[in-house]
Amino acid sequence: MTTRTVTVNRDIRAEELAAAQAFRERMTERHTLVVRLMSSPGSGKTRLLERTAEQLAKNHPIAVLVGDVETDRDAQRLAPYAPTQQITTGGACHLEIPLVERAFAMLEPGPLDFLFIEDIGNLICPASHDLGEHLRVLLLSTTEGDDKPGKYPKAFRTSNALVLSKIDLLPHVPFSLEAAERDARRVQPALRVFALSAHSGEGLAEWCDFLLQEHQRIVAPNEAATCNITATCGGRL
Ligand SMILES: Nc1nc2c(ncn2[C@@H]2O[C@H](COP(=O)(O)OP(=O)(O)O)[C@@H](O)[C@H]2O)c(=O)[nH]1
Ligand SMILES: [Mg+2]
Repeated sequence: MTTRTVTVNRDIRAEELAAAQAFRERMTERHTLVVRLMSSPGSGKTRLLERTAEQLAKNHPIAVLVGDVETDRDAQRLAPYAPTQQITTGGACHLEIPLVERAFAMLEPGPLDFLFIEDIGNLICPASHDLGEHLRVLLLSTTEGDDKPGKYPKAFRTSNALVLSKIDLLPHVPFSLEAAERDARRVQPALRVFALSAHSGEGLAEWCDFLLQEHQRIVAPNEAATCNITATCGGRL
């Protein structure tokens, strides 16, 4: 068998990171905070976006890009709340920045305070890809077990905030909020942690306040002229 060595003189990874940083800077200039949600399938990303949009969209223009392997079911769910563009990967386990750029262009939104990106349900591959977000938020639901942070450390290490979701189910499942938070902080001590239920509404106000504060801190007109990747993303990839 003959072998052939192909030399690729392009650093694809560097190109991806540069494109993501350029997208982030563009959004910062537009004063749009990009918030990305990552989690396992079924943790409650879409439900949380529905409830968040109900709260925020009254006073703050928002839009959503939502990734799935197949179907536009999540876009259909979110469309009543905000302009939404479905990204369907046809099998790929994560989104990449060119898909986000294309979907954003298709949406052609006017001025936005928030752009939410719901990533493909998966705790592994998405963690390695920068989508140009300012905030990376990981959801862990009470039905998944409180031992997951240590098992999927990269997803937790690269996130800015952790949402412990479905706390209305705590009386019925063996899940300790304290144990989950402790395990998550072992891999990322700086995580902001929220516990909420998108069903009962408990904890939603704190979550929305956090988003508004982060909007003010990161992209508010008077403060953020540039986006600093080390401040918002910590060179975490
Ligand atoms: N009990 C309960 N169920 C929830 C909550 N949030 C979402 N769900 C349910 O969990 C399932 C998956 O939610 P979904 O938003 O589609 O999760 P995604 O796959 O992460 O987008 C749906 O049946 C939701 O109604 C919650 O706070 N409490
Ligand atoms: Mg979803």
